[in-house]
Amino acid sequence: MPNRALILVDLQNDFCPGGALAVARGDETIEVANRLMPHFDLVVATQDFHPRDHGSFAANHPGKQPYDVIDLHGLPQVLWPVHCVQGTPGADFHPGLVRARIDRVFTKGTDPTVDSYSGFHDNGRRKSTGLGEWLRGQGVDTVYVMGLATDYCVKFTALDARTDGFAAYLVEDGCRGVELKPGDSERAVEEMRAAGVVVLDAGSIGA
Ligand code: VGL
Ligand code: ZN
Repeated sequence: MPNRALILVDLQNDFCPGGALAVARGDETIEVANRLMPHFDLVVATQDFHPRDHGSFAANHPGKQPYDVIDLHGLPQVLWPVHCVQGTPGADFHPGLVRARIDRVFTKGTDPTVDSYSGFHDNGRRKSTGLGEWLRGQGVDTVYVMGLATDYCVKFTALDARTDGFAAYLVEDGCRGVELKPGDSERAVEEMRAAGVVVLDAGSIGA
């Protein structure tokens, strides 16, 4: 049984240049993912997958602008441009990503009432995506995390991995951040480190 898995976070068109919530140089993560995948027996991908009426979209809150912060059913919520809507090209994985090497995809953000940055649980930790249970069932105790975006979905995925008892590595050169505030990505990496996430680059695992 494999004890290591690679988690590719949200390598989707809307987070790449030209997308609705484009992360600067987000597309540079794709070749890192493609290089890494052959080094893992198990590869999973998370997919941000919102219904059009999702509560994280500024457009669904009259008078609000993207990047305003509201209270969404009891949780602070950054409002985003409409992105990764189910069934739209923006929600698709980047066309350069070698899909055939991905063993399973876990969608998140499907409940309109709550956002889900982590690939494991929604932001209120009310529901699991099934990722953690599935990894355990496959004999995985160690995860390597990379993708988009460093300061949101990558960060919360790596932190939840630790909370749920996995050893966790961050492949830093395979990540890019939103950087609503300059330095957000660097601070996110420090938070992950403080939670016991080991930070490395793809080259140090042979990729
Ligand atoms: C993400 C903001 C909203 C991410 C997803 O993948 O980091 N960020 N939805
Ligand atoms: Zn989203």
